[in-house]
Amino acid sequence: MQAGKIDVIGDIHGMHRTFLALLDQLGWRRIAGTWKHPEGRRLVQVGDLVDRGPDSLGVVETMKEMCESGVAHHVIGNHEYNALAWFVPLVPNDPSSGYVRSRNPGHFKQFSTTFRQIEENPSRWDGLAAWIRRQPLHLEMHGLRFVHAAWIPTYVALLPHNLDSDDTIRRCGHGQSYAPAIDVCLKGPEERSAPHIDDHGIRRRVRRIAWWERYPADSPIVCFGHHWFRGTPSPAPSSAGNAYCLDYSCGRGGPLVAWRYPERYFVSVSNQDVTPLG
Ligand SMILES: [Mn+2]
Repeated sequence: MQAGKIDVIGDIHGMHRTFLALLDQLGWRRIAGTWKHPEGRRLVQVGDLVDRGPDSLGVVETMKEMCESGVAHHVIGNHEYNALAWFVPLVPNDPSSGYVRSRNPGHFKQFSTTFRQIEENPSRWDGLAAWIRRQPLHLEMHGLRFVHAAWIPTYVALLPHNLDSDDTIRRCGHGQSYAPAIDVCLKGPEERSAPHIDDHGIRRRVRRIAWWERYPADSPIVCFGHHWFRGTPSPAPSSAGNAYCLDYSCGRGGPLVAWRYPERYFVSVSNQDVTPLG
């Protein structure tokens, strides 16, 4: 049945040329501003459109256009959440109270490429942010599950429907009611560890957990991103091969990867925006 054909795409991180190259490779076509695939496929992108690469807003625009063509879905990643929360004051209408995403140097560094584009054209961002706010934080479609970092049912059930209001975003902030679900599903479950410097040069006292290794064998296929996989795309090492990570480190020069369902094969393009990883 044609309705069940899906292309799933991982973290894009501002790599707009790479995104367009992958869409072309997959056979997607844009005609008069409308996207479609000759086989009637649908597309799901599992979050992290922005930050790191040269054209975050361009990526969001293309994703929005695909969704508005009625053929695609975007599931919010931690970088989209962080971008929205950057502009939401802790106390309504009181910027002196600070912001839900605290504006410290580390957070700014992560957001800087996107922030520069927003500063150049704030109204361009306003339209895109309004659209991002209406997108889901998890999705189930044609018997597949989609989430940015981790599908752990008790936490998925606690996620807000979307980030449509400032109040909802405030409730996602540190210590607030939605925070545990946002932390687990959008950033991934973590456990305490000895202090160490992570792959991004950030000092941490916690370590990410490979939750897919414990993903139940009888659960639906789950597609996710966020975890900076490397090497040849293949199913995540779960017990039943029913977990697929689509993040192959595009955000630092890796390829952009898609997984096709029901055919079950990967398609990837090398990075066209920054120096590819060796
Ligand atoms: Mn992420």
